[in-house]
Amino acid sequence: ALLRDFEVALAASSDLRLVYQPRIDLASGQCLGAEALLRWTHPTLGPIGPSEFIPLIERMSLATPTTAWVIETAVAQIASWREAGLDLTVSVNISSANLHDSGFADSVKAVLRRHGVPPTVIELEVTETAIMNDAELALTQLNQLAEAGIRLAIDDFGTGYSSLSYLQRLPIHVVKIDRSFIARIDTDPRQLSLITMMVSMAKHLGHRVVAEGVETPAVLDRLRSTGCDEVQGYLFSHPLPPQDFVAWTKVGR
Ligand code: G
Ligand code: G
Ligand code: MN
Ligand code: NA
Repeated sequence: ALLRDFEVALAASSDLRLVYQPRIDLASGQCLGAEALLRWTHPTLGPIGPSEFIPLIERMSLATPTTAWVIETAVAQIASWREAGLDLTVSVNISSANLHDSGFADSVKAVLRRHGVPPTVIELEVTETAIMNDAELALTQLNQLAEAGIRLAIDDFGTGYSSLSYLQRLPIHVVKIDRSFIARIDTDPRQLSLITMMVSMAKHLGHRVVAEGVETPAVLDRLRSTGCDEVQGYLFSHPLPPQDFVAWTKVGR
């Protein structure tokens, strides 16, 4: 029933929205963009979190229309921000099934063309697990996306069952270190050395590194010594509706 309700919401493009969590350049403190996150308000049950409905969607092959809605909405938002003079990069989360869809890269390119925005303003976040699901199929899509100039990020890095050997084979630009590694770096020195090594390895391969789930000033302070490029987390802001996000970027910090 929940799935049927989601299909209705998707078809009508109602009760769905994206919220935007700021991503901050660690060195300059500037907000360069945001991660877009999907929110669904069920007509009778109220807000339902993506950790509840995304797995459902993925099991029931709704990943294609869902990701299409997310990318269309995010790119339209980027285009309208650009018209208002705001140059912001937005990352969106995609599903494993998208990488098994032979038309996926072309469909993303078509959305960018239709809205007249350069490919570099959008970044696609994909987990290690989603890639390893069928690495050869996934690589075909990832290569096409990267060749078109679309940025790719490995999300939840460190939680998957692979890591090193394929990290250099993937056409990715960004590594997002999972928040489970970040939380204790201020109290656990081993955790700090682990992160320092992960950052150094990713930077060595030429990737930009983002630390997710930064919740305290102490954690932020420790991250400065690791060489990490960008930070994201509740310390800066929760995910915000578009207008609030823009207001947030304009407040001098
Ligand atoms: O936004 P929140 O922290 O509740 O997200 C929970 C999980 O749902 C995270 O793993 C996040 O990546 C995922 N998620 C959020 N929005 C989207 C989306 O638009 N598409 C996909 N595939 N996953 C999403
Ligand atoms: O898997 P992914 O990294 O896409 O998950 C993003 C999820 O993490 C979103 O649901 C977002 O609400 C949540 N999130 C963002 N910042 C923080 C944070 O500082 N702490 C915690 N616990 N969750 C966060
Ligand atoms: Mn993400
Ligand atoms: Na993550």
